[in-house]
Amino acid sequence: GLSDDEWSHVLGIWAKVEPELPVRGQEVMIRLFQVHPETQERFAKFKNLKTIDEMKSSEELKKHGTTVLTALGRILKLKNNHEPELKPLAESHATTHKIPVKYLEFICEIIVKVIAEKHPSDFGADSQAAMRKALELFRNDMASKYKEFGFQG
Ligand code: HE5
Repeated sequence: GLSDDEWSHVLGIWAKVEPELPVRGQEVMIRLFQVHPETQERFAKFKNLKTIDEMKSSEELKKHGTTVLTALGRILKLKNNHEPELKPLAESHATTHKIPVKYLEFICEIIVKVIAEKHPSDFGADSQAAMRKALELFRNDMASKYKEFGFQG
């Protein structure tokens, strides 16, 4: 797990990101689709968006980015006690959406990069390391829940 100090780094930077979740969510989704185009194929609603301009114009994509980051923020705020919040997310991603753990890794890495670009002075090496650790915990727990739901991930 993370120490109290690590959690305070994680939640401190998250508090700065929170007021801008829609725009950061949009940036994360667009970057995910650009860097890992195979992830875009998983979205019936978004796979036909071809250019960055089309992606930027999609209110639905922005809304989904907000949904994703909101869900992640709720989990981070629960620190080590995220199981009740994580379980339904793991269930839908394992059984309905069938999202490999690798894709969770992709999006987590992009989230760290986007925050680092937008908040360089508030997201130093210690905060980045703490955030990476928190996201790793998230992914590991998603992966073990995936297995409980019979998805190898
Ligand atoms: O599962 C849900 O609620 C429990 C439905 C809404 C939702 C989806 C759907 C939420 C809250 C999340 N995702 C959250 C989330 C947090 C992690 C970091 N997701 Zn999610 N997703 C949904 C991720 C990571 C992640 C990576 C990838 C490639 N996710 C996806 C894909 C994905 C898909 C295909 C869907 C369902 C389609 C959809 O809602 O399209 C608008």
